[in-house]
Amino acid sequence: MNSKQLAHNVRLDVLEMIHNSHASHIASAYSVTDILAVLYADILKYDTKNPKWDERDRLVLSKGHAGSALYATLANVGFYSREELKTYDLDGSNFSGHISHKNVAGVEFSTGSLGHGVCVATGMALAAKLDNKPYHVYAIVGDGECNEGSFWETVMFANQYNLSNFTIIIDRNRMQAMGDVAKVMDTGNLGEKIKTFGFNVLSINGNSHEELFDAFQTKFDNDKPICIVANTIKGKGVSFMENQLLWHYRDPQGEFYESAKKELEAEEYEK
Ligand SMILES: Cc1ncc(C[n+]2csc(CCOP(=O)(O)OP(=O)(O)O)c2C)c(N)n1
Repeated sequence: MNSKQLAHNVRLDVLEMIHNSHASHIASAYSVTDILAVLYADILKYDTKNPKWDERDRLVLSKGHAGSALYATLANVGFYSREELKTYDLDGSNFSGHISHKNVAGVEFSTGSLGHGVCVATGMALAAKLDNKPYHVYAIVGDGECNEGSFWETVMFANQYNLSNFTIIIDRNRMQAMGDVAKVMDTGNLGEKIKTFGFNVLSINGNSHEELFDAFQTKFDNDKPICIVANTIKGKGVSFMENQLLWHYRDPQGEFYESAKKELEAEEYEK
């Protein structure tokens, strides 16, 4: 399945999951869907039959509140059946609202408390270097999450230990839970700041599969870690959710569910 078809399927699955469970964070999931789709369709090395394959690339979704998008991506690439997604965020399910690796194949680490997943991912990258393993580690953070002090500690750490096998992707939709990032705690020019810590930094349209693909393929002739500032749209794919803070928490019911479904189903994409 190509990345565009994957993103299309994931957005529809996420709608059903969040509608069914009355969960939150649909706009956060839609913001990161294209990033996940390109990674799982074209970039990451993994084996769905052997999820713990030692040489697999690792992805940590540090913005764990968008876990519905990762669960749906993993189902669509074959780690488990899409049928299982129906239990998402319901009592007794393994598919908790914030991402959990317990009993879920393909999830590397449980997250939800912002600012922590990215630190664990840095440790994974250091472990690969120490063990001479060829895998690459990716961590996806939100731009609101970059308010966390631990985020900046990990940026220092990755540079100090020359973790060229480590990529931070910032899902920069410029919004967080309660308002615009610029108003709550302005991160300013994130890319420039991270560059001063020693990273190789790219800034791209994070909803463009072509730009994402090119960014992930870029080779650097130094031993520094990489940061991709992926400029995204919160709620991407459903017109009335795009850039609307309300949809950080609101769940799609009634006419909202019906019209989101109609719009997503009508999306034209390359097969
Ligand atoms: C340590 C911590 N503080 C607060 C929260 C509550 N919270 C959940 S999502 C969110 C906003 C995150 O914004 P951002 O990182 O920009 O992600 P987005 O949803 O916009 O993609 C907050 C504050 C949390 N999960 N963890």
